[in-house]
Amino acid sequence: MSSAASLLVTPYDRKVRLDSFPASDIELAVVIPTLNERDNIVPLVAALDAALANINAELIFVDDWSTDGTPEVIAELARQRSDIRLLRRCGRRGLASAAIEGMLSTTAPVVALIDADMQHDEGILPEMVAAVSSGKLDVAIGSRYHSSGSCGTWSQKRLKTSRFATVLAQAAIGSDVEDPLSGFFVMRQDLIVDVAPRLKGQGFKILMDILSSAPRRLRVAEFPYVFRTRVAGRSKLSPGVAVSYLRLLVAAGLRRLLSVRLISFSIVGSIGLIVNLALLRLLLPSLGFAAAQAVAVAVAIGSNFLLNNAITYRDCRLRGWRLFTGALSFYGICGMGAFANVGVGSVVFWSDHRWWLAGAAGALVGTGWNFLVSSIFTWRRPLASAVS
Ligand SMILES: Nc1nc2c(ncn2[C@@H]2O[C@H](COP(=O)(O)OP(=O)(O)OP(=O)(O)O)[C@@H](O)[C@H]2O)c(=O)[nH]1
Ligand SMILES: [Mg+2]
Repeated sequence: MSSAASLLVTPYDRKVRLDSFPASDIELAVVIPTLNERDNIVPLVAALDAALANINAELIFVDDWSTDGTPEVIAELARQRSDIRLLRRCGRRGLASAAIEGMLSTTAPVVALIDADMQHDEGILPEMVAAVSSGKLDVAIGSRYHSSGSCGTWSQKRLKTSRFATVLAQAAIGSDVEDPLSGFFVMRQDLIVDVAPRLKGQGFKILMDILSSAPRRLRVAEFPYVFRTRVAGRSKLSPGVAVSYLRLLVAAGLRRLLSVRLISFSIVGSIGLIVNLALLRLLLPSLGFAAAQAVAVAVAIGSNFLLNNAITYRDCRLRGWRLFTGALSFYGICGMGAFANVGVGSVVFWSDHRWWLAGAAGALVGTGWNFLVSSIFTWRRPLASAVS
């Protein structure tokens, strides 16, 4: 650090040399959200101590006003050890937001998130931390579905539900991470500072939120572990958690909707409009309005199809016979889109009488329909990856 950069001017006009403070040598902050986990705290701290014997780590418990004595046990430990901290949140609930606040409350270069109930295998933390600290990865994910990982003693029903939720998550965020719903991961702390303002912070699924909100494609890898059975305390999963998850799914899906593909589709649509108007003008004197407009629309839809096939969907471009059937389906879909456009526009016009509002509403619905339905049926993109 240069001597100029190491000077801090205090509000009292006293210059303080920053390098006169001892540097923090904390390498890792382990964030542990807790809600009524009293009997798990001491065994968890012992297990983390053993696993992290060679890492300079601090433990940050984020408790949402547990009523079973959890914060009291943590506070007792924190009084004895400076590497244990307790963040008490009053009047608020939520695993995801607790995790975010815990991760933001530290300046350690690397953060880990782990449940308090000992279901995650802290034994793989050193390997995950090493991968992130070395700069090889942005996020190291403890994974139940990767390689030798498993859900342990889960019932078939819970396994199937979790698998289904996982597939939905992968589709919504367009990721091939095998366990995007994992609550056990390690990441660079500056990454959480970057993405925090974009996070929904709702429910349990913080990793999915981070993966779908990151400003760039993250370097991630999965580290298998076997999910353990809870010994003490009770699960906090509830129907409310499922509803929050659905909300997050929709938000992540919509975020992807407003993606590069939609922008490209819209630009192609605008070019189509120019083609349509230019042809109409050209053919109007010889064919009359109805015939000229019919030809112009048909050509514009055809050119839109070819441009979208070449640009918007270049990664799944249709060729040969499929180019022909794709064009047919695109004509059909755009025909229905035009119908929806006129229908919605008319309804808005009858009730509001502002022609521009009616026109815009119709165009919005028509374009949305064309984009979504042609993505799925013409270019055969699954709903989420349709918009990647
Ligand atoms: N701070 C905070 N922690 C929570 C909240 N809900 C759950 N937790 C903690 O988050 C972790 C995971 O919760 P669990 O209920 O075990 O959820 P799970 O592991 O997905 O589900 P099970 O397999 O049924 O245990 C535990 O450490 C909980 O104490 C909350 O609202 N606030
Ligand atoms: Mg649990």
